[in-house]
Amino acid sequence: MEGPVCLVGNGANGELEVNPAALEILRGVAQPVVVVAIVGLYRTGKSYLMNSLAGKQRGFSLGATVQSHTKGIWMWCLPHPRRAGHTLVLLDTEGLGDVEKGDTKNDAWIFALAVLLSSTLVYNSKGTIDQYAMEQLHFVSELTEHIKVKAQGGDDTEEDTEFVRFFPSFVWAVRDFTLELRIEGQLVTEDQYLEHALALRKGNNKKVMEYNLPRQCIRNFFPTRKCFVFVQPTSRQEMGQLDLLPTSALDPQFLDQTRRFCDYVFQCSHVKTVKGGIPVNGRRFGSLVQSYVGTIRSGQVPCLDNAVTAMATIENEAALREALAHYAAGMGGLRLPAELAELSAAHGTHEGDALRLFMQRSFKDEEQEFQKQVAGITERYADILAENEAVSEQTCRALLEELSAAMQQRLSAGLYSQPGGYQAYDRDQTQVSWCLNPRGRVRLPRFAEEKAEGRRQGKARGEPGSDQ
Ligand SMILES: Nc1nc2c(ncn2[C@@H]2O[C@H](COP(=O)(O)OP(=O)(O)OP(=O)(O)O)[C@@H](O)[C@H]2O)c(=O)[nH]1
Ligand SMILES: [Mg+2]
Repeated sequence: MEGPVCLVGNGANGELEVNPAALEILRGVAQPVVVVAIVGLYRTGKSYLMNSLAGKQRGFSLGATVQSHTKGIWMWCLPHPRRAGHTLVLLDTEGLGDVEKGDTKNDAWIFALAVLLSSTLVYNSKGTIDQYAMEQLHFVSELTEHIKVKAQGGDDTEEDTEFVRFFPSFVWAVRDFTLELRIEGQLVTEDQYLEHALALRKGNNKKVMEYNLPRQCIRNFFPTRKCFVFVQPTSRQEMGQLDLLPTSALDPQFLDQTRRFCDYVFQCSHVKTVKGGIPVNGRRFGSLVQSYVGTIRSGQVPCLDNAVTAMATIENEAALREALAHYAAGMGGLRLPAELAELSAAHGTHEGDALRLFMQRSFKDEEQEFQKQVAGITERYADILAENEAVSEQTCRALLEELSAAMQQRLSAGLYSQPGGYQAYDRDQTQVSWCLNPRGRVRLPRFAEEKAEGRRQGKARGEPGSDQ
């Protein structure tokens, strides 16, 4: 893919809508996808960091002003730099907390979609992991209001652990980090820094509970956590044109931190899977997006169960269409009339291939509802046999008429009554049987019967040659 495209945008009335062009791109991606999404406050360098993951200086568009830039969710599909046969899907999202927008509902859905769609979620913030950065993550504590796991009966009983199994791994990227990684005099790693920031306070008064809530939610929802800190990439004056600067103009420490971040993301991000451990490829990813956005638009809460069922239905229908089309194309290549043995062998081969194709693509066809429909091939074969019979009969009749007319002419000319006439008749009659196009011989027994009948009638009328 040349560059990023909008995957989910805001329509004229502010509703989320999926871009059909992005779906078209995803339909062409048969490889399993590793999906990395970035979320965080607006104007914090998210798009810039995603371009680093793409290995490109430019791609996701950056804004140099204080106004929020990225709108909706943008997608960039690239060959995975470390895993052959896999596609890396980068999702850049609209910055959260834009005061001009004043619509936190949209923010909450963007955040929920990023969680639902990604296998690795990067949370981007600036400065330090302080109470403010933590509070901005209130979307995490509200996730249970925006995502359901089970289709029915799960509303009140759903535990955090239910969510966790389907959630992405979590990476906190702290930008413009100026502090020393030291806690109580001890040098610490970035991960220890994050864990320290997520430590819970003892007590259960309101203040402690408010302090603990976002931390508790992050700990529960994202058991796999990682932290990377980044220094400011360059001087403040040059920051506005960061995407135009050569690498040599960037702080080597920033470059090193970015390289380590990219290495981790490439190495540790898994193929996106959905409930049941089903791996997602580009096509399936497209139906997931459609299904989640459709649910949000209808005013409901996206449900993991329903999304998988919807995705399976779309995939199984497509698998069935593909299998039947493969069979039809294979059998359509035969010239009718054909020998029964030829038809039967072709049917066996194409039916086997069609079933294999279906099995490769279908999934979660629990009642084998779709697989049973592949058996519709048997009916199609019966139609082909009937068609073959009809074409065969037509061919034989036309041929018979033609040869009979020739014999009739000879008969009228008395050619069969003169000396040697019987031999001539015998030869012509053998020709009737054997000069048939070999493909026309399907109905030969009937043809021979008709010939015999014709001869009997001829004999009754005392015609020459009809005594045979
Ligand atoms: N201080 C600082 N600025 C950065 C950094 N990375 C990028 N920028 C600059 O910050 C501005 C915004 O960068 P973007 O990548 O567009 O930020 P964003 O988070 O995608 O912004 P929205 O799409 O509006 O949410 C641009 O001028 C970038 O050049 C960084 O690490 N530190
Ligand atoms: Mg952006």
